[in-house]
Amino acid sequence: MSEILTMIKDRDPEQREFHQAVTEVLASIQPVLDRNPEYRQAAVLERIVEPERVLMFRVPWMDDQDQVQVNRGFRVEMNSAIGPYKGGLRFHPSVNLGIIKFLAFEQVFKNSLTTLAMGGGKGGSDFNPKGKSDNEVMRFCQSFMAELQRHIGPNTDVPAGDIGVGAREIGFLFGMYKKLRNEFTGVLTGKSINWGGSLIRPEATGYGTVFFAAEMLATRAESLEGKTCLVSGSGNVAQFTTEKILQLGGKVVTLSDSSGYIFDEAGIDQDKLAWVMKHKNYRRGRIKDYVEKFPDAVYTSVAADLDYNPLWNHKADCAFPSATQNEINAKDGQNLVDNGIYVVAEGANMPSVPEAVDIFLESKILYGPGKAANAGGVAVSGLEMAQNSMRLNWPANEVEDRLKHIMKSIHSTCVDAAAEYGQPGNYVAGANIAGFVKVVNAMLDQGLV
Ligand code: NDP
Ligand code: 2IT
Repeated sequence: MSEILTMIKDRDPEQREFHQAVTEVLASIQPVLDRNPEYRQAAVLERIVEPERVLMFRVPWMDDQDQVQVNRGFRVEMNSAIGPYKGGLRFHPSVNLGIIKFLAFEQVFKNSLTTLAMGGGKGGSDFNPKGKSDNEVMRFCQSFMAELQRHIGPNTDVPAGDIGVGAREIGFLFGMYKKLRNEFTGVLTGKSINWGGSLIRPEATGYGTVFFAAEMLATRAESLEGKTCLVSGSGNVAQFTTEKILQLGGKVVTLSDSSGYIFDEAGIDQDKLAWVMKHKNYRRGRIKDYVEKFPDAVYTSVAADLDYNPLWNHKADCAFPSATQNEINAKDGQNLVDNGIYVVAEGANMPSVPEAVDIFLESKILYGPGKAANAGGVAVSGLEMAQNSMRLNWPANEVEDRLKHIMKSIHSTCVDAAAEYGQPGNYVAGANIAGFVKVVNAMLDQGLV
């Protein structure tokens, strides 16, 4: 096992997030390898940590001042053992190959857990959509797709949104794909509803994360009713996490962005949330503006070099990290547990550093790791692909029922796998083991490819 880690670190020493994601999965699957010596013989670990294909390309575009800008585009096609590559695109200045590889690696196991036929991939760019005009975003998306289009397709690789890529970007990307390939097909998910999108896809990641938290609580005969919740982020996942918590009778007291967070002791109700959605999604504003509109709330700016995030230092019952990777450090993890939080459901991908995960596991709180808890987004993307293939649209209640059913099934799969391998209640072990076994068995069935 340690040889694999040494190998990936020697090969790509700068890819820290990828090393982190691989380390966590490998730590969980030792008992599986012990029971299945054929996995080692077939070198499945060496194969699963190496992407099937990595694409990296130049994205030149013209800004509004007629200056040429050049960004870097990525698509990591990680594993296609159980279906076409599937996973989002992230546009954020921090994007590099290591981050895309960690996200693609996580996606393989997440997609495996959804019960749907989807392999794993991820892509994106170091392009920063913040502060750009709609025309600049369109020109960037068109240039990005001018290259990506030759590598993807509805049965090959189906991208979607992630940080910085929402309905606007998916629209521009789809338009360019259609023009270049002369085909109207389900090559992207997260499309708008009137041209091939699925109802509930925008809501799916947040709703699914809350359904997963509700399933975890149900193992202790509890529900979200009356629970106080901390939510980070204020984008797609945070917004619909908040909406579903409210619908299930809980109270949300925080939201954030990369500059700081708001604390609203009275709770962010549906009206306040509607304002947040409009402010973030259309005015593309900042969360600090919330306190001008709702003066009883408090805004705290969070310096990037502060050694903890005060958002995680409030008394509450549940936490829903929904911003980005490694947003909960060891001190934050300890603060959460010390403040009485006993449910952590990760809407973001890998938001907790390994030391924080250890604290959650040792404290025996209900901890749902991202690859299980946030799988509802990609699951409804899978349902969007199914609807596109059939050329029909399911009503919202049907999609939401299917999402609920899938989250329930992911939860029970994690519980069963953890118990089978002697770690009852450990959702990290359960998710990694169940996700891994399905993919690896498919790889073995298909021979050395
Ligand atoms: P959005 O772009 O809609 O929102 C991202 C939010 O996170 C913003 O509030 C943003 O603040 C904040 N954020 C982003 N980067 C950082 C950073 N480096 N430090 C602090 N805050 C940051 O993205 P999503 O809501 O779609 O994604 C959020 C998380 O959920 C990501 O980890 C993503 O991978 C994961 N996820 C998303 C899915 C989806 O369907 N969209 C599915 C599964 C997981 P700011 O505006 O200041 O940058
Ligand atoms: O991390 C994720 O699962 C996503 N960003 C969603 C991927 C998808 O294909 O819907």
